[in-house]
Amino acid sequence: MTTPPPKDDHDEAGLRVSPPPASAAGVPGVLHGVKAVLEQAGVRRGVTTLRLVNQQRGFDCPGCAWPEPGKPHLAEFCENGAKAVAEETTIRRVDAAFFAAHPVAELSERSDHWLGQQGRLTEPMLRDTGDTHYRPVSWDRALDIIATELRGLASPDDAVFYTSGRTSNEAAFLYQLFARTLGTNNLPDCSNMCHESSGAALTETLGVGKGSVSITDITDHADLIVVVGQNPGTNHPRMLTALEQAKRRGARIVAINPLPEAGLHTFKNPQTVRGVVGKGTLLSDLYLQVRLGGDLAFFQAVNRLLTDAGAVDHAFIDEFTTGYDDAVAAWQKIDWDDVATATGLTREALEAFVAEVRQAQSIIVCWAMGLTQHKKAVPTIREIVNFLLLRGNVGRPGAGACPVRGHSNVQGDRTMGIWEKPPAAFLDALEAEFGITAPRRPGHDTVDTIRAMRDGKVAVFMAMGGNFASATPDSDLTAAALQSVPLTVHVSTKLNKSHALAGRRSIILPCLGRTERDVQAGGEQFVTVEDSMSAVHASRGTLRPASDQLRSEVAIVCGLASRVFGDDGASAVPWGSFAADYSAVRARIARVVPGFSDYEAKVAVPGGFVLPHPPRDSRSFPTASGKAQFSVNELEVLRVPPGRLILQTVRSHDQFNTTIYGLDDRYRGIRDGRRVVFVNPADLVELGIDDGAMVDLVSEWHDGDRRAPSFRVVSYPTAPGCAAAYFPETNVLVPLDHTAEISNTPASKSVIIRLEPASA
Ligand SMILES: Nc1nc2c(c(=O)[nH]1)N[C@H]1C(S)=C(S)[C@@H](COP(=O)(O)OP(=O)(O)OC[C@H]3O[C@@H](n4cnc5c(=O)[nH]c(N)nc54)[C@H](O)[C@@H]3O)O[C@H]1N2
Ligand SMILES: Nc1nc2c(c(=O)[nH]1)N[C@H]1C(S)=C(S)[C@@H](COP(=O)(O)OP(=O)(O)OC[C@H]3O[C@@H](n4cnc5c(=O)[nH]c(N)nc54)[C@H](O)[C@@H]3O)O[C@H]1N2
Ligand SMILES: [Mo]
Repeated sequence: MTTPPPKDDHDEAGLRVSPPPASAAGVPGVLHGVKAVLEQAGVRRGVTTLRLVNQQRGFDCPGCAWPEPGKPHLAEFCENGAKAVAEETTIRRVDAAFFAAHPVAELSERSDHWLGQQGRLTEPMLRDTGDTHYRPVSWDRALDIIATELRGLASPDDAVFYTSGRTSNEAAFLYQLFARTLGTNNLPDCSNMCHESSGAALTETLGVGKGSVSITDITDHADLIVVVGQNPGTNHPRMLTALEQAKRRGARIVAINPLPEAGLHTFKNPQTVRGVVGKGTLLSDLYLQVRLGGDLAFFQAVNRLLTDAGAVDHAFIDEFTTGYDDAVAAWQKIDWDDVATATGLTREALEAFVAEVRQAQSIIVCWAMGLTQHKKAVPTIREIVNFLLLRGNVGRPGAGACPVRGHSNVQGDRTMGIWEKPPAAFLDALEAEFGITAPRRPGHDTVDTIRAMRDGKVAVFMAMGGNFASATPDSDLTAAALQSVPLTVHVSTKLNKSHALAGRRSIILPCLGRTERDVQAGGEQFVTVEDSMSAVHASRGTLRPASDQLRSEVAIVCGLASRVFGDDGASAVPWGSFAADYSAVRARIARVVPGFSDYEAKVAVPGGFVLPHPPRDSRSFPTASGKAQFSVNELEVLRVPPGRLILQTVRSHDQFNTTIYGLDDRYRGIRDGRRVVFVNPADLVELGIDDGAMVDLVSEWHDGDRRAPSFRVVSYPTAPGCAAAYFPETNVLVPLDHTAEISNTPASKSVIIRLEPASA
């Protein structure tokens, strides 16, 4: 039943384009997902695994961070969750023989799709300076090499410790403790490229950098749910189930997006009879096709119209907020021509939205990368907070801010201290608990890490998961920077581009995934994770590990730390005991991280517990002023030179970030290829380019052009002037310095490009 990995890299000759489907999911969705698991894992392993996804006794889906409902459905996973599971439970293996057969130079030419399809990593590998191939290395020797390098650093700040968002709370806590015991805050993470802008805006305005709603606020209470800059049909499919529930009890939904994404229109819930045989549920009541980067102007205009109409909650504003008068004064200065240019929307469209708002007692705004990856991302999200505050939509049922997180534990990792700019109180608590001296200098975030590598200032780069080389901007520059680092270390489950574009000396440490049984000296272990709505719960793997040489992330960190600092007796931190029994780690988390008291008891309860969130729980706002903060945000209209387009880089339906499951994007009508660029038909006419033509994408920046060759043009109903193409292929176009103000997140949703006839 299982199929072997592909021999050759895919060529795009078979690419087919058809009109996008009218609805999302339904039975085909689930079948696609289940097929993926059975092909890679086989029937028995596959079925056992799927039965345990997101169940209270099973493991947390390694896909997205959307929360589980209180009583999970018997099949509480989605097509894309099933594909994420298939990637991990595959029976294909990347072993020593594989590395002997494939020189690193060859691997670096392969696509992330091909690399990922080869299977699970099985044993530690080392490519020594000057070697052409990776060779097996023992765990002891691999950890000794890393420890020796770390002990010999001129400064602890010459080391960088990256984290992707799948790492458990326990591993994340120990990893940051290790970095800080060493003496550095160089803890960049995928969040720097993801919801950093949300965290920055929410911390400043509400006092907590996380979402302020729970799942029942969506399913049971909200009157209006605004989904802006997010494609849940692909990236958070289980969110559609929640939206459908809301819809069935009469909630209204507005979608704001340059692309008419399939999931936002009609949803066929495969877990209901209606969704299997019926027409499905029409989700959006109103669709606003905003121009890329137009949301700041949009919400400013809406806020102006609401204040003009007096449709605001003065009692809430007086009691709980500050800065209202300044914000009103700023809205009075709005230039309506700028609003029209920035948003691409008519006055009638704005009024239609305002009418929805005025009818709604309680409103939730959900968003994801469509807002966070723009130059003005932070001001845009602050403006959305203004919008919520105007009508008291924070801290009551059915109302609030809902940044929908990406990786399944990206929020938990940050809670555990994976952060290059840790709050002083967190460091104080670490010092008190462990008797270490925590570094106070801010560390490098992801973009600054690349700059430091480029400038020869990084001696050791370690990655706890992720695919740094492919996920980050300016691919050519980043690859050269990474390859210049003396030692890189990747703790990974699957082969990816970062292993091929690694440092002068490079180590791969293969680790257990979420689905696998984790047995340590103290017996079988479980880990804990936090979802997008601050709910923390246990996750237990049950499958036999892909290889008996795999180690858990916790064991890897503790093994390395023992070598650098000495074991239990010698070091202030009992690394050995932590590795043996993760409850010892949770006991320390309970004492260091606010909200985690009684951690062990609380995660023993099925479903776990929800972390405190003062704005949500009691309308108290731990900001500088002690109040929720209105803000004044300066508008900058994105003006594009003639003949140019704004390019956003998005996910297809068949990928998880840089993990490419397959080559289809069913909901956008693409089959068997990824090198496509979606362009509005009117733009094609104006540019004199035919639908189906082959072009190079050329991005323009003050230091010169960047080129991504050979894309097929697809005429598509995206907003005029706004093109779209998939990452990671297009990361080569995103200039390293093109980042969001304040958050420093790569602005990968607004890259100015021109289309040139294909050069190859
Ligand atoms: N299957 C699957 N699930 C995933 C992932 C995956 O790759 N695959 N990735 C995970 C991760 S890490 C994350 S962060 C999330 C990402 O989830 P999303 O943010 O949904 O992912 P993107 O594909 O980046 O889609 C961005 C959406 O915003 C819209 N958009 C872009 N620019 C603008 C704008 O200026 N204004 C507005 N209003 N809309 C805009 C785009 O048209 C698109 O619909 O998903 C998580 N879940
Ligand atoms: N142009 C452009 N670039 C983007 C984005 C975009 O929208 N446009 N989105 C950005 C966003 S939102 C994000 S979050 C980043 C993602 O950046 P990353 O998190 O760095 O990338 P991923 O592709 O999620 O990482 C996949 C790799 O993680 C490893 N892995 C999987 N599971 C585990 C595990 O359990 N443990 C360990 N140790 N390793 C594991 C596997 O080896 C796999 O190859 O990309 C960003 N890059
Ligand atoms: Mo993300």
